[in-house]
Amino acid sequence: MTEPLDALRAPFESAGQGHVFAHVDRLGPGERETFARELSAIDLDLVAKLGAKLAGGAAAAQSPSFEPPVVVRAGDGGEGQARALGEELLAAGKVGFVLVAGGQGSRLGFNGPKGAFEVGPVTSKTLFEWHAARILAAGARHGFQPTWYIMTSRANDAETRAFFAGNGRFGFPEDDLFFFSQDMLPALDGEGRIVLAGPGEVFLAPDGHGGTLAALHQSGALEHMQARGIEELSYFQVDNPLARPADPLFVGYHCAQGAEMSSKVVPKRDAAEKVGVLGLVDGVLGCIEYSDLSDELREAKAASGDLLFNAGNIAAHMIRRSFVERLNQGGALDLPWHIARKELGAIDSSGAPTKIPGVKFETFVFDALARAKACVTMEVERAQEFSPVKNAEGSDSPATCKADLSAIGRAISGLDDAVVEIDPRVAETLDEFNERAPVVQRTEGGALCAAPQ
Ligand code: UD2
Repeated sequence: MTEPLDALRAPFESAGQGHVFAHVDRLGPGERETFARELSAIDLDLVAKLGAKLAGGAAAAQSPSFEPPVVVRAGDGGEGQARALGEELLAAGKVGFVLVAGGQGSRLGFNGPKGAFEVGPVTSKTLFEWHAARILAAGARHGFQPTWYIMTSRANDAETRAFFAGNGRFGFPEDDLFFFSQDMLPALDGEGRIVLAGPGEVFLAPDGHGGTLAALHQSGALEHMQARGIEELSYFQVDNPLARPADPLFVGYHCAQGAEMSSKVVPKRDAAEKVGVLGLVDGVLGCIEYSDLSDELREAKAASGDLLFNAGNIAAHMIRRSFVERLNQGGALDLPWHIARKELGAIDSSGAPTKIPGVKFETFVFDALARAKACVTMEVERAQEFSPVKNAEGSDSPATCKADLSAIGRAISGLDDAVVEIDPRVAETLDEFNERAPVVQRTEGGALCAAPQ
């Protein structure tokens, strides 16, 4: 009988990827089976398309026009009505929560799912726990039972699930958590050849957060939402514990304007800040990633002296479920592929470990904005909603994030301790704090208002 691995030789060889079999002689039977499974999951047509994109280099520089987007804020006309609509939709359970946690957190240098990283200013509360607390707090405030969809990648799925299980699912009933995994793609070398991470292992990398939109479909999450009457998805990133996924005003503006995909932005800290910028690309709303923004556009100033392109993407979106369904109609979702050049841990032709310059391919969720029938861009306050943990030190690090959480804790409680941590289930506003009059515990690390057990 032909071994599964042998049966794969012909298609890989004719796709110019026969080198992946170079070291299979040294694999044991179990390893051969695992490798065969890995290879058979690879879409060789897509690999060929990506290789061709690589060979083609950057598309001819035909610069599109770029203009600042129309932005709404709290205080704009219609705020009261929008907020009331958002509250109504939340209370009716029409909003589901989608956390993207499939990334690798390599810049932070943390080994494990990024959500397991501790960011409590006083306690060891992890990113996952902050998000869980905010969603549960919203459920209690608006009177609904939240459902939380968590996207992992194959590289961290088992660990993420185990982390939730080992921590009492942070108070979520098992039925209200839905884990799903995004796709992984092979990394390529400069010649478009699949990179081997080991003699029987392809170098696979997550397909970018744009992969969320396909994974929601493939995993059955969209059907699960439909069965629960969830019509709108609140999408947010694992690295930002200030994210407010159940924001009635944002839900309300998005729905009142019949938008299919909406985004929160903050004014950029400075021209160099590494956030994408929302704007009209040839008249259509989109987001230009920081690495793709020309120096000229990055530094351009408005008449006010502020940055002209100042709508910094904080990666918090409202997305209509029917829009994601439409994007998935007719097979593969066709978002543009972005190229990330990285040094990769690989093996050389003798099978010895080495580092090579390689390429990972990703799609970005914000590229779906261009396909949406209507979009709302809402500006929010950075201090209230955006303090991601990206780097081990310096800006956007654990230290800055803890300081920002503490500043929010001080504002909510009116306490003037240097370090204050308030669980979102205890209070998220000064009014709630005063009304609930929680016990303040003073510990060595600072003042703490913990969640009720
Ligand atoms: C992202 C945005 C940037 C800005 C910033 C805000 C991109 C390309 N850039 O920058 O415009 O909005 O965030 O914080 O998005 N993730 C997955 N699967 C993947 C890749 C990423 O789930 O394959 C998740 C990851 O777990 C994290 C989020 O997406 O929650 C952001 O990923 P990142 O750290 O690669 O994005 P970053 O900081 O370059």
